[in-house]
Amino acid sequence: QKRRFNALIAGLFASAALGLSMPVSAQQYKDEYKLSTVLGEAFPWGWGAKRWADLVAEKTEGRIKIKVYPGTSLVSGDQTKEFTALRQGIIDMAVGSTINWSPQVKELNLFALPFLMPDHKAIDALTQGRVGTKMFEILAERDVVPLAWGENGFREVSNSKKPIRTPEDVKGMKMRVVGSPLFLATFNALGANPTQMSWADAQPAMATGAVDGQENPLAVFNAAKLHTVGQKNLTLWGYVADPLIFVVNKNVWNSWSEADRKAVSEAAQQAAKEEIARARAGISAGDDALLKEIEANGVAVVRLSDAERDAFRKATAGVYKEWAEKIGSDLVKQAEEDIAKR
Ligand code: X2X
Repeated sequence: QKRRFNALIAGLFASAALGLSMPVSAQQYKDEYKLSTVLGEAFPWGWGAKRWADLVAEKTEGRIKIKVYPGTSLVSGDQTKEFTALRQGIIDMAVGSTINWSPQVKELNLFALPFLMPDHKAIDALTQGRVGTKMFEILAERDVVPLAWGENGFREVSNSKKPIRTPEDVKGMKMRVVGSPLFLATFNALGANPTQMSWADAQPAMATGAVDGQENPLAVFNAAKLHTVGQKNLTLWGYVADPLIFVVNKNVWNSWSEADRKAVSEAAQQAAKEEIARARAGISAGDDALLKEIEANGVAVVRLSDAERDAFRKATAGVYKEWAEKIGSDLVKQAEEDIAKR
């Protein structure tokens, strides 16, 4: 008897909750939705955002129109404020890097643990496995609807001074780093002199010599023509990689019909898949066209042996340990397990 009554009450609450989540008046679509990215269409990242926008327009027959705002211009270029603006509804949608959102979502620092992910398969093991699912659950609790994983890529280190082969070589170098304090910790552990700044500030800082070096994926290095701002030494150390996440602000999402949500979600998955293929093109042994192009621009590329890479791993092991605890030991353990059996 009592059980039945409880079930009835629960049912009433459930339908009331459902009713409340629907606006009383007809759902209002905006004329245009603002999509934030850091990089523009010349980069896989910005290309992926534009592709998502185009696919959405096509699949919703123009009901949802999206404008892409590169350079995180909706937050005056301060990419570490993007996530907060997205939650607040200043930004409707985004294709964002885990690095830039990690100041607000500490679990996203996982991808920046030095030397956690040895190759692309390892990234996939995380994003496409239980770790990725867990992160999407965490994001879903923060007023955004995550739809797909894309990729910025493995971040290789460059500088204007000399070839980097050993941690000793990095000592004293002025390095531009981004986003989370974890990057400061890693470069401090190597004895470098890191400073945090936005991507917009980074390029002039390299041009004037205010900083000696930086770290970014090869596709970014090449499309941004970093060889023209003095970056003549590039070391392939693959210490971290940043995935991208395709998301929609929750209120915006809730304002759309079921069919349109499905269209936006499918469009994100397709665009993300194509974007990842671009982010990975030309940078591996079988397909190194992009690397060749970088070398042809006069950049000296250092390829580390396993032993040389290991020296960097050892030098940053303390940072890994300290940050694994901040991120959450269980999540890091899952990540390590899933990478081991990839
Ligand atoms: O600022 C960077 O280095 C960039 C473009 O890679 C990110 O937004 C993480």
